[in-house]
Amino acid sequence: MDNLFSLEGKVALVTGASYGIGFAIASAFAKAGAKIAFNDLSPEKNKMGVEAYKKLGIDAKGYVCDVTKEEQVKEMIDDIIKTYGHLDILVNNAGIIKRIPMTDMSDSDFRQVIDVDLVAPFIVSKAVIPHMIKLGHGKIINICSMMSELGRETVSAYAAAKGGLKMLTRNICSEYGEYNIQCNGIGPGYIATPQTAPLREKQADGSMHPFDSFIRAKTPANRWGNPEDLAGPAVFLASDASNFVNGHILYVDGGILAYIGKQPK
Ligand code: NAP
Ligand code: GCO
Repeated sequence: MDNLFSLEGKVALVTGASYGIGFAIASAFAKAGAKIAFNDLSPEKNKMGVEAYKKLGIDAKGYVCDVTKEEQVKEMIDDIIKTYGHLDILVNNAGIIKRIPMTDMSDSDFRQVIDVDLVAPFIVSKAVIPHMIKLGHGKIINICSMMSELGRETVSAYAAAKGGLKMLTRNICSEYGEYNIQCNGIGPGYIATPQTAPLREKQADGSMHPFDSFIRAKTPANRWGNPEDLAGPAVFLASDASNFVNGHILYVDGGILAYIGKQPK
């Protein structure tokens, strides 16, 4: 059984992984035996990321690369392949959110979210798929969201992008499944990371942000997720254990999508 989930001999690129969900996924891959490359935007955070991996005994190669820029992505992928000889696993994790009511949102803000959360996974996947075809195998994991299924106030661009990413996932599966490439998504619930920090901020009177009790009430597990909650599902989707799982979105949400909500007392 152990071997089924092993990533020994594999090389993985996790985008946007100097902290947060990407960091937890990449660390889990390394524990399962993979070599790790990651990138983000800021050189400072990238350096901190390399140090954070080192503290866990992981020798991760960090790239400063904007995933919305095709040339930069191509250079990074070429360098990873040159360094390690192959690239077996891609996790499209880098993402942003802008919480702005739709009628107040500029088209440039809307486009920026679509660019990072939807166009970039297209760009990075497009850069690795020809290599994976040559290799004869490949795993692509797209980090989707509750907003791949649900809407909510202020997140129109994010929901449009993450809904689109769900369908890009199914399309990559449809188009390249015959080359032994599996493309699946993970849809995290509400996870405690810098992205959701504004929703968990303490109020001036010391109480929790009202969003905290809203999310707990919506989540049968009655808690926020931790980045580590994504580790097992990601290793599963990156390993041979999932070789006939394709085009699937695995929601890791403490039960949010299964739940109609608490009945009033
Ligand atoms: P986070 O804490 O905000 O981290 C996002 C990462 O993406 C950072 O490393 C950031 O790098 C990187 N990034 C952003 N734009 C980039 C670009 N253009 N090029 C390269 N890197 C870029 O986010 P998170 O909460 O860990 O979320 C990770 C993914 O999961 C995102 O796709 C998010 O939408 C999704 N997700 C999050 C939750 C949640 O509750 N937290 C739930 C569902 C889905 P810099 O630091 O250098 O900017
Ligand atoms: C929000 C949140 C979400 C989550 C996540 C849920 O403002 O509603 O930031 O969108 O981060 O993607 O799965």
